[in-house]
Amino acid sequence: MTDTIFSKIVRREIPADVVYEDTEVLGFRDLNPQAPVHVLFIPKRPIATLDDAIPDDAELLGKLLLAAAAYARAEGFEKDGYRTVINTRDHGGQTVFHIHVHLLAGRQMHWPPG
Ligand code: IU
Repeated sequence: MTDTIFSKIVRREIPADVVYEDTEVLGFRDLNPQAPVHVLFIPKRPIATLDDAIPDDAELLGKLLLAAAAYARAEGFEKDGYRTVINTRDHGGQTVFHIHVHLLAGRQMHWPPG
């Protein structure tokens, strides 16, 4: 897949407000937050979209979700709850083609999403 701005963030070629990091996952604040807390969790090894994930990616995808949950717990967001979102391609509203989990917290979310 082609390099995206998120791979540049992983390589520290462009700055980001990193709030979570482990060997395989990076979490950083969204530049255009849609909630008081809006963090993106990405695998350091890029996968373009959820549709591009293959069975060998299962562990990495699980780690992405667990990283988001660990961060939410560490920040105390689990009490009131939070939302995790993966947008996929056009109709999903995906704009950056390096898979990412949005973690949104700090306000009441609504359903259905727009
Ligand atoms: P999406 O699910 O692909 O639409 O989400 C991409 C997000 O990446 C979106 O919320 C942007 O605000 C965010 N973002 C960012 O935080 N920093 C960037 O340099 C770019 C996009 I480009």
